[in-house]
Amino acid sequence: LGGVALAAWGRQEGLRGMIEELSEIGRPAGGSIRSGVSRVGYTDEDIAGRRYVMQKMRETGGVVRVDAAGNIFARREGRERGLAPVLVGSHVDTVPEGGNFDGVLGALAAVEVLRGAGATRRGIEAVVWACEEATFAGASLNGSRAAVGRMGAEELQVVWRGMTKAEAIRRIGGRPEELESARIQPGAYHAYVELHIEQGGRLEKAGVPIGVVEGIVGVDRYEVVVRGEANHAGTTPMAERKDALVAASQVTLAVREIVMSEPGEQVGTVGYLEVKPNAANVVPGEARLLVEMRDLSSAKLEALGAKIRKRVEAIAGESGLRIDMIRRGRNEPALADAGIAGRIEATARGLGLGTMRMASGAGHDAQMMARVMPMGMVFVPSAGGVSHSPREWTEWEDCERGARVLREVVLGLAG
Ligand code: HGY
Ligand code: MN
Ligand code: MN
Repeated sequence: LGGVALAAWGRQEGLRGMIEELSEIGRPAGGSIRSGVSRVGYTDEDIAGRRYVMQKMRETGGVVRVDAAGNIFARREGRERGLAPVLVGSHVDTVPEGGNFDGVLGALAAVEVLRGAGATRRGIEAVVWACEEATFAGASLNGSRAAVGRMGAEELQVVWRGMTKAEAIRRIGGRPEELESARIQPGAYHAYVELHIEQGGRLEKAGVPIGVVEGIVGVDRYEVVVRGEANHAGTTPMAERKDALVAASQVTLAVREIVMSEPGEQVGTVGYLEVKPNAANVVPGEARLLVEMRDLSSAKLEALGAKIRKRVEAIAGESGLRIDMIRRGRNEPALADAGIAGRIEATARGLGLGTMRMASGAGHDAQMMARVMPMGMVFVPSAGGVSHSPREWTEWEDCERGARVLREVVLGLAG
């Protein structure tokens, strides 16, 4: 028994050890794993984190490849080569000053599944999706979206941080000119399973260790560009100003008011604001906001977007400023496959773990995979329901429980 316990502990050491090692890449100087991390997609820190995971994949014996969108795959062949493999993974890019478990837990647990998989009927492929977060012009799920054909040529020309998305994809080893080759066709895989932290507080509140995801919210994102006139803060009379930040602030408050004016659980956020020239003594000439809204209903998102657009036009009219509202992302809501959700539930129960069925208020690559294969997600509790913050934390035993459920579900699907 000691040997088994040791092996199990060793596996935890494996997963915990890798999470701790990866957390060092992009960590604030002099910090600890509790200080959070910044590995924003397509940046040098992201590239270093991807390199770490590819090394771990190779150590399992998996055959590693990077597709045209920059997604990383590592495959272990099955006994019956003609059968579609099982896909398992997540992402390792983070929001700025994010936590060390969002995406990372599922991506490294997938590596552990690869390491521990014996001779299964179907192959098993671990995947790390490129730039899952909305950190490049507000468009998220970049790698998985490209894999299901939802990244058009025009998006490749969007400029952010001084480069086009095509250049960003090239930086991480993708080939934007061959993006079509990254397409995953229906039938190419048997199923997709993703382990992820809940990023909310329901599991912790209920004292339940495993969440069984039934659906993932849709996300709409818009870039709002407010063009006023930069001018001297001292000599420009108040009545003659074209102050872009004042109008942008009215848009921000309007988003909150409109989203909260409807019954339901929809959410709306303005999380990104850029002011030019951003100087104390200059009337702001330009402001750029990223607006996002989420709900399980696409129709509701569409209606909210239309209301916000109308209000933006009214603010432009009153202020005499030019305001453009450009759609930057639309990720449709997705349902988990009932069979896989059932498997997750039965597997967890079989391991003596309680479960709770729930929707995901966070977006995930799994919602893109749902378009081309049956998908399921396993959630584990987030301490205090906090995420996208250095305070993001999941207890090591919760990480291990989620990884065990993921492994058993994937091995079961792979036969
Ligand atoms: O923003 C999200 O929903 C997720 O963290 N990518
Ligand atoms: Mn995230
Ligand atoms: Mn995530």
